[in-house]
Amino acid sequence: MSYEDNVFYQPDLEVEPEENVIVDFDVVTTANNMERVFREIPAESSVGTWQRVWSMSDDILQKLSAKTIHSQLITDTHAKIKVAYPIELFEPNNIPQMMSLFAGNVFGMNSLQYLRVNDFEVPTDFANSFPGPAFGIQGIYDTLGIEKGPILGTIVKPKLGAPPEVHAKVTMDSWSGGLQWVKDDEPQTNQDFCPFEDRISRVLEYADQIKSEQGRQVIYACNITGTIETMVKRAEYVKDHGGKCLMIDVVTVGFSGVQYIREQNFGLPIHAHRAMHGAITRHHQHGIHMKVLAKAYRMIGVDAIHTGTIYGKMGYGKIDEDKKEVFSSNQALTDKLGNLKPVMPIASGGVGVTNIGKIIQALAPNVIITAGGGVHGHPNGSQDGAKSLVQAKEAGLQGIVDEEPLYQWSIDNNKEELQIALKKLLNKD
Ligand code: CAP
Ligand code: MG
Repeated sequence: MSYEDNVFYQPDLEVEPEENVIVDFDVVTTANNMERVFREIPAESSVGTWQRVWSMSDDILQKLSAKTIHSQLITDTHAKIKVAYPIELFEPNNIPQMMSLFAGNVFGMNSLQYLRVNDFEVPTDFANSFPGPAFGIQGIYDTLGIEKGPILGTIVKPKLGAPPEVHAKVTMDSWSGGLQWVKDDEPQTNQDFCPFEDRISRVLEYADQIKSEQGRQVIYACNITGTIETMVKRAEYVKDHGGKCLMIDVVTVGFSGVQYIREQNFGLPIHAHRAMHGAITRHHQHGIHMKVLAKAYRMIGVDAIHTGTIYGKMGYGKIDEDKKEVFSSNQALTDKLGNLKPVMPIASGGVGVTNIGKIIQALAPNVIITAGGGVHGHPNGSQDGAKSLVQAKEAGLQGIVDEEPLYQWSIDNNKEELQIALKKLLNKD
């Protein structure tokens, strides 16, 4: 590859943020390749290829070439770089094209060992060319009539297999125990053992019952994941039956599928589950950081998205690394991004009474915290499991988050359901 044109690598070049998309990369390559990839990455992801072509004019090269404008060697084989992409390279309101440009071919170049897209900044007008969240954080509180966070919820378990009547009972018991938000699990769509319409109608009847008997608005995030045509039909069914929230597995459905549903304007918040993100986001030196996906889905217009718990079963299992990962993703959901509304982070995965206090301390107030096993694994079932989680939240809001003080608090304050949960989890006799 002969990227002799120094146009692609101009360290310390000053660019106008409102006229460029700036992308942060981590690059790993062989030492003698480092300067070469500082040219190849911008070239391959903008107007270049492996040799100069007759149809490339100096005008195109100067106006439309991406440029590495900053490089920092971490080691002789690992660098961090910033690449400026002229905004003319991008089509407004088109995430697939944006990701194909700076997160596409570059990943496959044989001069690289690893490449990770860590973040990107876009001009205001470009951000505003996207629909963005219809509800966002404030909309979730206002429109759904639920009190300010942290919002406690659960995932119906088992993940798959229970018939509609059991699925609905798990939901009803969780709401009756004081939870506000119940979601389908990510692979639960329309299997023979739990047909979509049967499941949705039963659960929404219970939601109506709670509303009329207790005056409480509770939320059921209905998983509509499927083909675009199927998702439209399912979203219409949810809306026609008084549903208040749609759930989509946004990574497996894809950017366009999510945006298509967003742009139908069903008037229902979109709960974005991120199943399969780990295949893209997990490796520290290769792939795409979760905050890049979080920002892209915010532009597309989800209202809440899973970003991790720090203390649960997902992530790196290293508090400092998980804190950095979750905080930076949540920052991407709430930092100024054109006029787009901020998106609610969802903390889920291995959540229970022994870690929800720490999660609240780290992520509240604006967060939805969902616990599946942490609720339905309670010795007395879902309703008491829900009560125990609500009680642990109460303790967490008072700063009581460690196991033994929490157990003592449950005894001193007659929090029976929490005490029973902790007895099991802490192997108390
Ligand atoms: C949690 C969960 C969630 C993932 C999501 C599950 O169940 O329902 O989908 O944890 O992870 O299927 O594992 P538990 P993330 O509460 O029983 O662990 O939010 O990191 O995408
Ligand atoms: Mg799940």
